[in-house]
Amino acid sequence: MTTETAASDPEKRLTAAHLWVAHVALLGGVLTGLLQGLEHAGFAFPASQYFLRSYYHSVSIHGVLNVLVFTTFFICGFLPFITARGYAIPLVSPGLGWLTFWVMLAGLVLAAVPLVGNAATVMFTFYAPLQAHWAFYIGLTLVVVGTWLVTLRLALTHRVWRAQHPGMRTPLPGFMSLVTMAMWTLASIGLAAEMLVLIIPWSLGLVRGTDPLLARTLFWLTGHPIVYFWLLPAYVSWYMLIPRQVGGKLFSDPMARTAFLLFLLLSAPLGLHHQVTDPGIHEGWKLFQAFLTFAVFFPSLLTFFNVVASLESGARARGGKGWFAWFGKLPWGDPSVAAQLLGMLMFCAGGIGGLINASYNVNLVVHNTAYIVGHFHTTVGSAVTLTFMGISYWLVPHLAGRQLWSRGMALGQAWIWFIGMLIFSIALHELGLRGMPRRTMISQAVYFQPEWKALLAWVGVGGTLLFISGVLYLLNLLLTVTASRRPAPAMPEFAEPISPAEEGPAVLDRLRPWVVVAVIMIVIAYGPTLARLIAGASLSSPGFRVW
Ligand code: HAS
Ligand code: CU
Repeated sequence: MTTETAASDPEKRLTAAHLWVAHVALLGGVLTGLLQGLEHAGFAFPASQYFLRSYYHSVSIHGVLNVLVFTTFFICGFLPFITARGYAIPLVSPGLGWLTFWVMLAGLVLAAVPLVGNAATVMFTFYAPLQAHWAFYIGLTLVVVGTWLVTLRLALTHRVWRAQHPGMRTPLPGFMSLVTMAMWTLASIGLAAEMLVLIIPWSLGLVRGTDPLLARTLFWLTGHPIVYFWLLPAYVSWYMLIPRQVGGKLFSDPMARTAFLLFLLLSAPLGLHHQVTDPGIHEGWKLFQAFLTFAVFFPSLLTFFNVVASLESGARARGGKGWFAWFGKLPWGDPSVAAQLLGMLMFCAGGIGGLINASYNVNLVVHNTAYIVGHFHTTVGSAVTLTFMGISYWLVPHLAGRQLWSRGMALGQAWIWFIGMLIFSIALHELGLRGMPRRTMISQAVYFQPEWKALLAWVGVGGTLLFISGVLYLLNLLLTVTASRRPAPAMPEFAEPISPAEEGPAVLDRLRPWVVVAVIMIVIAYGPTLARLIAGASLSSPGFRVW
């Protein structure tokens, strides 16, 4: 399915450019994370008028760099690369690819200036009526527009491939990449509406006020599916590359397609699970979306089953035995594999935590507490991040044409991240259950509870380990592209399926009908609520700058 020449050199350069931006962002992300972890452990936060003005300035930079910039740039480099390999044809229009990159980078710079200058200390969720400088919003909107152009490029390439291969099933890597981008593009319409209609005119002073509830609702229409925009590229690696990297086969291609199509249908119509405590939205719709949240659990269960079966095929081929003991026979010495296996293990905990969040009334216990911070560090901060790290361990050497600087350091890095995250997230989950709020400079809180203290020390320990791991990771990549002298080994091949696409119905290889159903689902889940909020909207809240 792959050839070494499939991704031409310009495509490699384009992917490399995205990865550079992603990793510079990650550096800022782990640095601010360290300071925040230490603040929780009782060290004074090193605020200064030159750089980090406050704890909240730091948290805003941390969130934006890690979950908006690192993820988005990594994904927009990785998925087109995978698509070109999967179809074994070059992507259409390298010019469009570069235009996209520059649009995204320009948006990033525009947003970064107020962010770094403490004029956008509004957290990565930028809830109104907190009001940032307009450049922050316009910049982020440009980044989103860039992602739409990635979708366009993948869709055009898909069309070319289809014309050349009538009647054939779409190769799975290209199909998954396109479904991921289609899902995201559809879901990002909420954010686009929030920005263009409400927030940008308001931040420019063109309208006097805004409607915070409407803004939040539009935000979460996109803000929930964005987590699957981060997750699905990791799933691409788990389905398409890891089975082969462990010496096995993908258990079922049709089941993998089904999972991705279910994400297309079910990712967007459930953002209200982030607004269970918001007044002004009818409980019936919140409950309805809580049920849909349990439904989107299902494609992750399919993934669990499919990926475990694939891993097992590899482990047994390597002599693995027993019901569980085979797990030890996986190639744990390969850092690319180990990082991703550890990410999967962490996701088992993170996914279960997600179900707890989603359980309507239990949400009242955990909402806005440190528990949620624990949850998303096991999901996006572990399943996704460890997987992207594992991917980088073959992708960066491949792009640079140089062998990874140190496999030992890479292995150690992955384990330090895993152990650091275990400590960090267990402590945060427990702190949340003991009532500690999130997004708070906790050492300064007047309601500080003595019983939090011992656990907070562990947050500092975990945060420090994560920082060390992050630095080792970035250093290894930097040394790979600058100092490594040996040529890179070939990149991993795609996994062959045991049960091929042809065993599933042809409808699993279609996109358009599913997009139509996805739109209908969004209209059903959000239509009445949005119609009511829009009809009753009052653009009356002024912007606040509380920092
Ligand atoms: Fe979540 C809040 C519910 C998944 C990220 N989530 C957040 C926030 C973030 C986030 C960032 O319902 C905070 C936003 C903010 O700032 O306010 N989440 C869920 C549910 C899932 C879920 C039901 N979340 C994710 C993923 C994320 C992510 C994925 C990022 C990538 N989440 C919520 C809810 C809230 C929330 C509420 C709001 C809380 C509040 O009140 O604010 C599900 O999709 C999870 C399903 C996953 C699984 C795991 C399956 C395991 C697999 C691994 C395979 C393992 C293998 C190896 C193969 C069921 C696929 C194992 C091998 C062996 C042999 C064992
Ligand atoms: Cu969510």
